[in-house]
Amino acid sequence: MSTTRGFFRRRSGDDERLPPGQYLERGFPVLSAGPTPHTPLDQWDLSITGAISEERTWTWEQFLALPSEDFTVDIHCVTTWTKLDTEWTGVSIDTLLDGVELEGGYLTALCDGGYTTNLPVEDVTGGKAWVAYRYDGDELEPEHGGPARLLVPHLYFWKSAKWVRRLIFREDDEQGFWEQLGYHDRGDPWLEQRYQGD
Ligand SMILES: Nc1nc2c(c(=O)[nH]1)N[C@H]1C(S)=C(S)[C@@H](COP(=O)(O)O)O[C@H]1N2
Ligand SMILES: [Mo]
Repeated sequence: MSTTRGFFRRRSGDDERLPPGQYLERGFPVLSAGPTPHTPLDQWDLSITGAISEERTWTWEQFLALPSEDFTVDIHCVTTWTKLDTEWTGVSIDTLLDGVELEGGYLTALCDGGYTTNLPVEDVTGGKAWVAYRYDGDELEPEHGGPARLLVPHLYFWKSAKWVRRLIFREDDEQGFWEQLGYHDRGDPWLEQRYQGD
């Protein structure tokens, strides 16, 4: 079998992992709608609030003591880059919701700095989403959402809210920052749900 130099740049199968309209990115671009917040860890906490049977808050220490998972996922930004096999450590949303009854089908992720994004509950439960605090073997850098960010890799990356502090559960879907500006309420990259109406 003959091969070319270019053949080695991609492993076979990578193309099938690219959603429509996406290209393969090797770097890790930073996309932030505002300045990077630097909340001291002793002032940081994470809460689940709203339409749930019991609101909960974790300090940084309590959050780190929760059972965590290492996971490797592909991420897809709506600006058309896709990065394969990114390695993270985080706490599954299922773990945060363990023993809590949900009273609504949607949530808003609220971040330091005020960024918000909306999601259906089904997209963050069942092992599909985490609050991640380590990336590629290191603490998550502030530019990429440290100390902790939401990671919902099966949806466009704007749903993966950096510097997340609160998950607000709701009965009705309420649009977040990019969604109010015309981006899709769900954002499935395989269905190319970039804008409202896609
Ligand atoms: N708090 C917050 N989270 C955010 C954003 C933001 O501006 N603020 N940008 C979103 C967008 S559009 C993308 S593509 C990813 C970028 O994450 P990165 O900078 O780690 O690549 O974060 C998402 N989460
Ligand atoms: Mo994005």
